[in-house]
This record gives sequence, C-alpha cells and structure tokens, in this order.
Amino acid sequence: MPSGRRLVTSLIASGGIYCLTAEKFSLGRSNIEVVGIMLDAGIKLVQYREKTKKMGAKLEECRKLREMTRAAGAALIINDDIDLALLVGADGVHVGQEDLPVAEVRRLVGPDVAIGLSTHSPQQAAQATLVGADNIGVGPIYATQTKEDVCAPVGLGYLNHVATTIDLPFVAIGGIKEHSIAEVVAHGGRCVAMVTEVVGAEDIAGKIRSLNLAMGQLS
Ligand code: TZP
Ligand code: MG
Repeated sequence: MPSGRRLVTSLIASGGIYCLTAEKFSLGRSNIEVVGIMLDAGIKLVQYREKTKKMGAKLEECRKLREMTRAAGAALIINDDIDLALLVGADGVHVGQEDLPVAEVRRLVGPDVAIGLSTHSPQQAAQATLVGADNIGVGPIYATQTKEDVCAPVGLGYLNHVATTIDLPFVAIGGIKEHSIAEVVAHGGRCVAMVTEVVGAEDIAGKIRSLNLAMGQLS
C-alpha cells in the first residue's frame, strides 16, 4: 500500500475535486453524513477542517472518517491539528502561513504524511518548495465568506503563475463555484477545492456529478 504521502501527492497531481468539511454550512447534516455522500460520489480527497469543535469531538469524528476514507480508497487530510492527524493515521496535514513551520511539522509527522501549505503570493509559493511542502493551496482565487481572517482574493493571475512556474502539486481554492470552474481550469487549475459549493448543496451527490462534468468537459 502506498504511503499516505504518496497517495495525497498523486491524487492532487492527477487533478479532480478536493472536498473540505464545514459542518456549519452543511444544512444541518453531520460531517459523517456529508463525507459519506462525498465518498459514494467518488471523491478521493477529503480534508477535515473544523475551527470550532472541541478536540475530543474532533477525534471521534476523525476516527470514523479515517475508517470511511480508507474503505473508499480516499485520502484523509487534517487541517491544522497535527496531533489529531497522527492519532488517526491521516494521510496528510494542511497548514497555513501562520501555523507551525513546515520543517517542524515534518519533524512531528515523519516521512510518510503529506504536508500541504496554503500560499497567497508568488513569494510564498517559491518558499513552499524550499521548505519542503508536498503540495500547496493557491488562493483564495475569488472572494469567500467561508474562511475567517481570509486575505483578499489573489485571483486567477496567481493561479496561472503557480501552474506555469511552480513544480509542486497545487490546489486551487476559495470562492470557487460550478459556474467558475471553467475559468479556474482555463488558468491552469487541475485540482479544485470547494467548501460551501459542495457541503451547502441540497443534493451533494448531484452537485459532485455536475462539478465533475464541468471539470472533465473542460480539461
Ligand atoms: N482556504 C482558502 S479560501 C478557503 C480556505 C479553507 C475557504 C474556501 O471555501 P469556499 O466555500 O469554497 O469559498
Ligand atoms: Mg491553519
């Protein structure tokens, strides 16, 4: 079985839809229910991102999500909480510019866990390669209300810069909707992350089908 690090790296490099949890935007459905629908719809990249839950509740949820993602052959990535990622045997972690530095995260997680780093500028993307990130988030592409303390949108120009000059798997994120996927793909996006467009859909499976279609028809 490939390591989680390889799985995450190859899935991001292959492109497709990357889904993140956000229970407060999930129309009353639990993360477990929502991720179950995502996996049944064929999603292979799931990031657990919960900013307000208590650690004990997060651990319980992530243990279940680990079982579910493993059974589906999907990767589980944990946002921010390195301890949680290690406890549940996640495939990857994702950190921001103001979280623990990538080199320190690597010391904690060892060689087999993928490290993703959010970037918002060409300088940060170049630095990400130097510090040993396995993949980078590129965004926010468009304005978004989903993330608190979010920086101004960096737009499609930055996405195009990463697609053409940075030698790391990357994930376009931030304010992306079904109607904007064409534009994201046209600017080099291959792996596209969405939060509210998916978890906030009444029909999550139907939304994933049409997002896949939008990406597949255009790539
Ligand atoms: N990182 C950059 S923007 C963002 C994150 C986690 C939130 C994206 O959420 P949405 O609902 O797809 O705009
Ligand atoms: Mg963070």
